[in-house]
Amino acid sequence: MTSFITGLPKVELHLHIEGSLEPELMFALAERNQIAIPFHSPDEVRAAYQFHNLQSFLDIYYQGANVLIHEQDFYDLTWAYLLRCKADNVVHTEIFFDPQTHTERGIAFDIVVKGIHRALEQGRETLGISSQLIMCFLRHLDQDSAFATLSQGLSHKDKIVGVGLDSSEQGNPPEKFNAVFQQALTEGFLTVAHAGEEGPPENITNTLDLLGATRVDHGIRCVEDAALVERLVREQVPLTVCPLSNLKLKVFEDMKDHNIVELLRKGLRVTINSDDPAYFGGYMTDNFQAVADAHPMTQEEIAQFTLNAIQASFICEEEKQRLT
Ligand code: ES4
Ligand code: ZN
Repeated sequence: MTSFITGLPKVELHLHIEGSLEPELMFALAERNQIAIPFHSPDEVRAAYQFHNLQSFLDIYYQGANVLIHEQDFYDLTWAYLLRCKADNVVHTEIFFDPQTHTERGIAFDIVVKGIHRALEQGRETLGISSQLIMCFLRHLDQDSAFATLSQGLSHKDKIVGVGLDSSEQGNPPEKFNAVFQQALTEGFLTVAHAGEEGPPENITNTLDLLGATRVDHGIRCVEDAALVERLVREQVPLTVCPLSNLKLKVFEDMKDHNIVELLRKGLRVTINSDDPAYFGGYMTDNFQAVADAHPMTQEEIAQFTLNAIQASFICEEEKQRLT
């Protein structure tokens, strides 16, 4: 099964580019940019990655992003991720970035987008990997800040396909961002949002009904509401599930307890993704392998994750047909 998984073409739909910052690059950028970090070696950074919930991860994740200053840093970050995509046979990827993580500390929106986009173009040309870019609003900040971020994104509509919502779900429900998502839809952006990761199933329902989301990021707590599960099957709403992330953040104690295969067998459009691979201990192949190790599946079932991801992606219908 290992060689089947390695060889399987993959499509990634849930990846925070800031979460692909490996400790080695964090160290190199800290030195290049003369930024102090509270670690002495990449191994020491890795040893600090022990999380007990989402918030304990986010605290260290935002701190890591402080080493990203120049356009070249964002390019280097994205390029390193694309090389990992190539190694994992990822043929298409839809990447999140968090503009506010950078604009809040004085890094211009344009610098961030330009660096990421230049690497994505290079990846298309030299690695044959297609991609889309999604800007996420930080849900622990207020809606005014999200509106300001949306307006900065308007001059990059040619590079940004959609908007998302991430960071602390507890206490920051989707309805807090109803108005800014309506504005984003009016501007022609597609919308997605994290929901039902740590938060209750109502967040999934409201993400669909109030934010116009075409996909739900995580969504694994849907199982607590049978009527919602029925709806997700009927409407074939994609869930971008991140197995190793859920394990690291203690959403599930053990991969054997993870519900992704149960959801697949119920007919939900579930996909496998890596979320923040540098922090959670694995890229796409590792996530597929971890699920398959804990839950015996047929090759058809494993391949279904890729077929689901193709259908759930933002690529055009002709291209979907070609990939299927
Ligand atoms: C995230 Cl795992 C996760 N959940 C919510 N927001 C995030 N941002 C980066 N990783
Ligand atoms: Zn995420």
